[in-house]
Amino acid sequence: NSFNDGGYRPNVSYHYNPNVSAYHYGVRHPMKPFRLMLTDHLVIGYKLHEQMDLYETRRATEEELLNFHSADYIEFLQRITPENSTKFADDLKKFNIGDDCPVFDGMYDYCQYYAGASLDASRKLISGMSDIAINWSGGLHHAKKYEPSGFCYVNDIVMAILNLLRVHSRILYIDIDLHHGDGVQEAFYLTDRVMTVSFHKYNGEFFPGTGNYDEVGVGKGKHFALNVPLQDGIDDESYVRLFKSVIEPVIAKFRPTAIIQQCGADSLGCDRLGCFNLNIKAHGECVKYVKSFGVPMLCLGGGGYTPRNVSRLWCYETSVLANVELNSKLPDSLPFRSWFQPDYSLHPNLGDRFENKNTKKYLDNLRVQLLENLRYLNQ
Ligand code: TV1
Ligand code: CA
Ligand code: ZN
Repeated sequence: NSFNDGGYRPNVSYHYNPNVSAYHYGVRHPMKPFRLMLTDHLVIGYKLHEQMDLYETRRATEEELLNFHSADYIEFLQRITPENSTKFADDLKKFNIGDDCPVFDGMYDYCQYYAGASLDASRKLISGMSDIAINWSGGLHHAKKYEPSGFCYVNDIVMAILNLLRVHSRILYIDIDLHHGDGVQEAFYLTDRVMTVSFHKYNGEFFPGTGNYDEVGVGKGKHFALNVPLQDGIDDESYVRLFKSVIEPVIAKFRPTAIIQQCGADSLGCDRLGCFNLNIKAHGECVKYVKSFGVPMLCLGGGGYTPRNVSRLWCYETSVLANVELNSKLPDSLPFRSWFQPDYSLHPNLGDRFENKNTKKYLDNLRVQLLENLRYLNQ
């Protein structure tokens, strides 16, 4: 446990390319890459960049994308544009292009940027230059080998894990996005070298429809996937308690040599697509808890559809990772400051929109089921 002893500051690197925030999925589409620019302004406004190594990231190469994705899918992503897409009608169907994953200008470049940043970040962990590496533009956990899904075109998480597997023996993936981390789970469902744990809303219908607690892995991978299905309205206290009571034994038993945390912000209260009641501090507490184990860590973004809250969350989590305490009053000089009205606070109250449908009985029962799965992990 090398860096939870108060004074010690881990070496933190922040990986970002401003170009990634300029892409548009479409005017009505909830995914707004613009939120990454707001996040970056907050990080710089609070002077957090002075506490980290900053890297302007490069684009992932075709070869790197091919480490996970199929050649015909990548070729399709390279070729398709809004102008020529009518000529590709068959391919659009074959590759699941539609409302969730539209063809937009520069789509392939966008993919290269966010994946390149996750690969750069994983490289800093491998070289030991960073203890913690951050890429808020990554975390697109639904993309599959052969097709896009749920706003995700290429799976930067899978690519970063494949990179880390070259030197790390056991990798833990933790996903606190509102949605099930199905693409990452599927990619490593058969292996005991990557353990995936996702917390998400689940009722069998909610996107992507998977992630019940009985999905635990197959073959060698059996018991190396863990799913925490939750109902609407979960609050700070029950979420953080459940998170810690699951992650503590997972880390003790699996003994990961590296951890990737996907920090999707749609699990916050008041998210445009969300249904939980989490506040920024509780979400951040989950990140702080993982960090306290002192294992090399890659922190990624993901969902998050209310940009003013996404950016506050990821700025706050950056400060948690860099071990810096922030004033909750936002800096006076801040581009786009009016986006944060009327409170101009880092910690607006997001916690009381939904009724908590997770009864004590439901959560206690779930915890027992999950801990039962972990009993098989003694390796
Ligand atoms: C265009 C315009 C697309 C308005 C999509 C919400 C839109 C959604 C839109 C939307 C929307 C989803 C489904 C239905 C699959 C479909 C980044 C056939 C108001 C990681 C992805 C959610 C979440 C996909 C991604 C979901 C992430 N919800 N308005 N689409 N079926 N898709 O339900 O995990 O956060 O909603
Ligand atoms: Ca999740
Ligand atoms: Zn999500």
